[in-house]
Amino acid sequence: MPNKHKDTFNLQEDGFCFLPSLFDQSEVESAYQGLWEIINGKYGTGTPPENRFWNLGDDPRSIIKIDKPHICNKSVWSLVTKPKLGETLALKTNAKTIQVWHSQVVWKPQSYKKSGNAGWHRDAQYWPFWSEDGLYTAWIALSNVSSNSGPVQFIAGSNKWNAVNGLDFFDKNIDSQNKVLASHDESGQIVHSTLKKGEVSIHSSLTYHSSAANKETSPRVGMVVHFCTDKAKRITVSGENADYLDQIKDPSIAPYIYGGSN
Ligand SMILES: O=C(O)CCC(=O)C(=O)O
Ligand SMILES: [Fe+2]
Repeated sequence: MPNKHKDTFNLQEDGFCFLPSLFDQSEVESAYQGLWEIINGKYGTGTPPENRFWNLGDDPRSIIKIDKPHICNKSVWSLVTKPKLGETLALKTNAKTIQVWHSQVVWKPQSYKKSGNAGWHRDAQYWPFWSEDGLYTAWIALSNVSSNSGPVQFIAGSNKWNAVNGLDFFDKNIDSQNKVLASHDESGQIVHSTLKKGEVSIHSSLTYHSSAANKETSPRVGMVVHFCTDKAKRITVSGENADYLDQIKDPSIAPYIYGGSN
């Protein structure tokens, strides 16, 4: 099959799609600044993030992942709760409600060797407490993202694959993961999510994706918005994650951005 053009990817069929810019440049700039403050430990709202995988003093060339930055800063909150984002996500997912239940900043400075790699994974593998239906991720570009800057890369059609064991976001060895993928009995076109500032991609929680080195000098910045629709169902789990989703009842953590109310 010939490779498809970027604009023709379909969320249901391919597992991802691309949206035009939904944000003004001023909204993008303010959120970028807000994330930089969060990275530097300044939380404008007074609320710290849920989790930091990078701390001040750590290698500045590493990929910086911080969970739930939207609760720490007003501009980041405004970005992810913009009504136009909610409407567009509802349209693309055929949903009655859109709720932001989790988020991350993935800020990737110019990489050194494997420092910027995020391994192949599907988001659902980290979410045992959610059904597979109705779970998606919107990735908002807060910098221009070229093929050279370590964009997210998706495997077209992998949302319909059986699970591939041995893949993980935190495993920086993408070459060895590529061997695992090569021995899997399903395959698909790898598509770079190149985006201009303010543009957005959406992927299903089952779509395999990764990102490699940023070979440019400026950071590649993504605000990652994990959202659920009315089709999502909570699954009862035991152990450390048993109560994790209780927070979706709190509108100051998990706001509806289209329809619904907490
Ligand atoms: O930004 C990246 O490089 C990884 C993002 C990711 O895993 C996601 O959006 O689900
Ligand atoms: Fe992901």
